[in-house]
Amino acid sequence: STYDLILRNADIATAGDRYTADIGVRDGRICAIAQGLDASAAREIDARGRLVTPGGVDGHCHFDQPTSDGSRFADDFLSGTRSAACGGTTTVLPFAAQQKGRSVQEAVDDYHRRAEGKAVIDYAFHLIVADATRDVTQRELPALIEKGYTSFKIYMTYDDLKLDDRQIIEVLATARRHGAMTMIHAENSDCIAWLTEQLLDAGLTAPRYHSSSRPMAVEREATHRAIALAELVDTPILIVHVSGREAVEQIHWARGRGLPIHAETCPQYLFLSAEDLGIDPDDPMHGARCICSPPPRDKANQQFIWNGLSSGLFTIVSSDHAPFNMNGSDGKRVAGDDASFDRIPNGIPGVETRLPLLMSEGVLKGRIDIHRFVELTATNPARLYGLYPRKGTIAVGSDADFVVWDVFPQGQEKLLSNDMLHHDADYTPYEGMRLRAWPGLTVSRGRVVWQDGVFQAEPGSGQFLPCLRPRAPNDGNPLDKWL
Ligand code: DUC
Ligand code: ZN
Ligand code: ZN
Ligand code: ZN
Repeated sequence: STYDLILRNADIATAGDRYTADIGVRDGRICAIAQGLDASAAREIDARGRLVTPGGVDGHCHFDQPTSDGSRFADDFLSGTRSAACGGTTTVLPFAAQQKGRSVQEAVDDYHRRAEGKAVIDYAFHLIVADATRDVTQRELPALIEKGYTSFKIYMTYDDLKLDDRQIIEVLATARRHGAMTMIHAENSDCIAWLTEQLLDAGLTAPRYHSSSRPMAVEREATHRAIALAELVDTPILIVHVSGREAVEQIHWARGRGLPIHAETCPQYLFLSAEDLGIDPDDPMHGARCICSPPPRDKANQQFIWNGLSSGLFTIVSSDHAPFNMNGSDGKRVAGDDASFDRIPNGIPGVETRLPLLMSEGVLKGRIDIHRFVELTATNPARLYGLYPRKGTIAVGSDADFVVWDVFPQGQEKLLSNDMLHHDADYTPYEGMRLRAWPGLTVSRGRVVWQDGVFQAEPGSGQFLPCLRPRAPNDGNPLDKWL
């Protein structure tokens, strides 16, 4: 037969189009898109009447990342990518994190070992630059960009990761010169340290004070500073995990000045609030399940994030999947059952629920349209990180990565529970939410990896993706802008 797989009568939605057609797949790629494709295939699947979107690209997730506090991420590259696939994601971009005093290359080698033989969908790496020495910015990063590591993440907070402003500038200058993308975690580290000390001195140690230690002003100031540094160096950046109104306003302001500032948000800022960190009388640690940074805000802030999704302010929606178990001694309880908020690992699981929640609460409730959904969750992350058009769309020549959706009628929603999920985390912060949609079928590079509730893929069948440069290198003088 001419094709390995034909998906018939698909109601295809991409960032720009909507039409019904058959998709012919050979050797992991889309070879034909036609109405009434006159060919046979080893396997045919009828998708009549069902919505089909590009496989999700999760531009921000953490798998198997070493920690410094004795805790352990609940997901490695097998359980993490399995969970992604069952939730309709076919490409992930986790991090290879440099340690201070070590080279970036060591981190790259280490993470390849962690992913190989395990990942079940395709993956690329962002480089966390934690030690921006001259050797790193002048030699290592340019060489790594050549090899397909074309995005960096840098932190303005966390003692073992943070860079000072001068170091941030050096990384941005390297990104500019070589055409890479820089993601910035924008929170003011000194403000957090001072507030944390004040809270602990006052005996305010419960999980909910995590959000008091990182108020919106802390994120607003750092967002503004990141924008100013990017403007100074004259290069695009992406502000990651934007949590609420005041950071949104900074980005809106920057865009109005014509600055190329991209922004990411995550489901936790749409569906969780600071109240979720509140005290459960039976379990003081309960709130730890929703501790992440920046912290979830309130309902009014959630609405600002929704507005930013529909208006075009946000470029991408990622999960920031960073799973720690609630039970056991190597997760959220690593510092004990009554640990103060500052000793609880930061992060929540979400790689599997990202697309279904945004489809249910966004598209099916009319807050964003289907094209914007595809753009935010697949096309834009692929573009931003140099994977488009191989990833992020349904087109002839692209990888055969797509999702066929099950949509449940109103009144027949499914209740989300952790038993349905395929990560190794022992909870989901979204337990009990009503789902209007879930992927019925996920195809990754032509392989059916998830169908009607059954996951099937060989560990290690995912491939490493070297990324192209997101844009042209610019070796002009950034000073030109200021003279
Ligand atoms: N915040 C981060 O910056 N990274 C991982 C998880 C989190 O909450
Ligand atoms: Zn971050
Ligand atoms: Zn994060
Ligand atoms: Zn993160």
